[in-house]
Amino acid sequence: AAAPDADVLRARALASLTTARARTTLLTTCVEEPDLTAQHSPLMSPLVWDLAHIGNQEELWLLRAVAGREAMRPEIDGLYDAFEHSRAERPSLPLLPPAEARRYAAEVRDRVTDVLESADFHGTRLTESGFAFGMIAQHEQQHDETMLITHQLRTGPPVLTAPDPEPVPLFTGPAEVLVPGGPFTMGTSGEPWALDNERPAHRREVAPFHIDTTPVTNAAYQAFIEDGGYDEERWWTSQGWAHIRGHGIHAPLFWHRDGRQWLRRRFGVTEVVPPDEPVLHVCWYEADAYARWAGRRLPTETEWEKAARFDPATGGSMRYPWGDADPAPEHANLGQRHLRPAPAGSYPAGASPLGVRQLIGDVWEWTSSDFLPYPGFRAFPYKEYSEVFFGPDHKVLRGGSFAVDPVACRGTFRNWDYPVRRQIFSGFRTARPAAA
Ligand code: AVJ
Ligand code: FE
Repeated sequence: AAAPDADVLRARALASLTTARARTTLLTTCVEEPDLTAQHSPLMSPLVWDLAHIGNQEELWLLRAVAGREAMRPEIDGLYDAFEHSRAERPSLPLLPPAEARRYAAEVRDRVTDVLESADFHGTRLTESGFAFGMIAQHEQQHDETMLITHQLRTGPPVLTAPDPEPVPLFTGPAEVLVPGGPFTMGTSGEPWALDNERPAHRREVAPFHIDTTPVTNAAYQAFIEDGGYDEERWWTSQGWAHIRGHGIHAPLFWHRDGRQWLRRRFGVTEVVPPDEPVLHVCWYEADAYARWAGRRLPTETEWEKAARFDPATGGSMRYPWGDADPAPEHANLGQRHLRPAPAGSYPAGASPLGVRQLIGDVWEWTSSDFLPYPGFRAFPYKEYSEVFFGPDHKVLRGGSFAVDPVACRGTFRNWDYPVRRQIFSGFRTARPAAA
């Protein structure tokens, strides 16, 4: 396909930034001021920090780096540098109050709209195909997911609502899919808005394996709980066992037992845990223990991506499980259209050619892999996006959740977190090796 011309890139950049801002605005106006400046969990920033940080990153990259403008408020840079202060200490900083934070982010956006009018999309690597604009739209959407996590941690009456996903008949197709062995192209060199850690495309050999057709459901996870999964050391890594014992963990985050049934709190509403929905809010240790209990294991990151992108008809890799088309509502549960995962077996139109479902959207899926650079990786445009996080401390999650916007979700997109984290919208599916 011919490269899109400047007007198409400009429209795409503006639409992505505008969509992100609409979500940011909703997430920061649906509660009163005290809820914007409060810390709802030591794991999270106050919402008003995310808001001004979104504006500050946009100013740094689009006004200063791309357009060469002077800093608007150099004195606030340190406050909104994620590496200068931990999330726990942010509420005690002299942050911009909500009205000022809003005005600052809006002023930055006004100026960015001007910059976009005359932007050159082929001048530098930073602006090539609108990369910097795409990076900043993704950054804002990533913080919109972070802010939704803060909303989930917040206690009090509900302030966010969304329609539930379409109900579907109980999924009765095959429980797992065989992915053939052989070479596979992982990562990308051509996707214009792919971030540095997704690059470059490279070949990997993969042994044949079976992977779950859908994410693991609450019903399946409850069977692990009822079978005493949290009381049997043999299913857990030594670190996982120490962690769940030390913290008294015996179910996913936000779950509690009421007599014989499990309830969970979800954006201020308590409900019976829906059996056919993918399990949510489990840490890597829980996902790993469940997989062993089931006689299986977590997929590696390479296996996950092969399941999501391999096209057996051509031997090549596609952008998404369903092909190269951008995500549409019939493909996947993305973009906070719904505030929960869709039942297992939803979105047949989003299945991979081999028949694996819901790889994109619904829940982030833990993989067995550490977050490491691909061969030929180069940090771009800044080391603090991914390079400083490479190593054995972080596990990779793939596929995106219901809270991720399509602009920040691809077959190649990589997320990462500590193995103890479970306030994130995390679930998993399992795999097993196939006979060669
Ligand atoms: C890629 C989701 C791990 O939220 O820490 C936001 C994204 N980087 N601002 C994070 C990010 C800088 C990042 N994750
Ligand atoms: Fe950030």
